[in-house]
Amino acid sequence: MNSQVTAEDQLARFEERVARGEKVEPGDWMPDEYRKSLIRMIGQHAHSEIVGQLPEGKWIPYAPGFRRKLTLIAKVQDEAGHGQLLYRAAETLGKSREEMLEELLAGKAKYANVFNYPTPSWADVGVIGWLVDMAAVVNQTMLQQTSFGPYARAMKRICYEESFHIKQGYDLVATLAKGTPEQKAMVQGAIDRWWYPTLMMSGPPDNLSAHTLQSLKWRIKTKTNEQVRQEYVDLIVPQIRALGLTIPDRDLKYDEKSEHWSYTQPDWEELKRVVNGDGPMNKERLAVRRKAHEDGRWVREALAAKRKEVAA
Ligand code: FAQ
Repeated sequence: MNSQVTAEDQLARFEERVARGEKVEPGDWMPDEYRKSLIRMIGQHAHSEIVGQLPEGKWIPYAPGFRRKLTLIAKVQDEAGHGQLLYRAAETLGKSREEMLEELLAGKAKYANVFNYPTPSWADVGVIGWLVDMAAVVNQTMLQQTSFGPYARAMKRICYEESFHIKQGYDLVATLAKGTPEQKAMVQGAIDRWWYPTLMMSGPPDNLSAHTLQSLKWRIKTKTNEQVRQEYVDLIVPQIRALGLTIPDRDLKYDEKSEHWSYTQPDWEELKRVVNGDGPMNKERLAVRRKAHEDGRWVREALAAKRKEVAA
């Protein structure tokens, strides 16, 4: 009886702390569901950064010119660094990086839907850097306020770098939009293909979102998926139009009263399919990750042997 009261007290104290805006640190008491939800979310986020290197990374050998190539290499390396940082943050909650990677390679873990689409043209690099990173930054700016300290701190560093990625993406898109008719058509094609997948990045609508209510209560998230998506739409629509490019949504319009752009919802069944392994590129993405993991096995084994030698 007493121990039950204690558990309730602990939960009440935890919820009061979180409601006051205090950060929860790894050694603090936290409900099991809070821990699980954060491991789930941070792990998926880390996987997204790691798999997210592949669609743009494919273009490194073909980048037109030295400066574009250097910038793209740096961006892709940044994403790898974000993955490392996030796996570390998730590890503080008690799940090892090895376990998380095993789940990813076994096809049991989710990662952002957008990375399961192909990148057939150079313009995709610009559109990913601009639109995908913009949608990511809007969400991650919200996550800087998350109640879990290590995640909030990781978000500050990551947002700083992703904001620079947006600039390189914009610069590439703007260059193509002002270029030859072929270049303009190429970049318009990329916007047409990426519009709906980037809308899906913020997650399903609130009435279909399994985790939002509990996450808001514990301040894991501080905005709903729809609030985040609306912020992204309001930011990006005027910028795309200012470049003379169009958005593949005939019903897109600015609502003077709400001061927001209203837009056509993406196909939420498509999101479900893609995040559950049945998108256009899921199999290829995982095959490349598995090969990279195998290729790196000798490094992990050498490090483990050295660690054993030092400890002996
Ligand atoms: N993709 O109940 P909710 C980046 C899953 S970083 C895949 O609404 P929640 C940088 C969701 O996990 C991009 N899965 O879930 C970069 C859940 O599955 P579960 C990644 C999705 O957690 C740029 C189920 O559906 N960012 O791009 C998606 O409250 C360029 C039900 O959904 C993050 O991960 C989706 N779009 O809200 C890198 C940020 N949407 O676990 C390289 C952290 C939903 O029940 C190149 N995560 N799901 O099996 C979040 O903010 C949240 O987890 C959401 C989903 C907003 C993704």
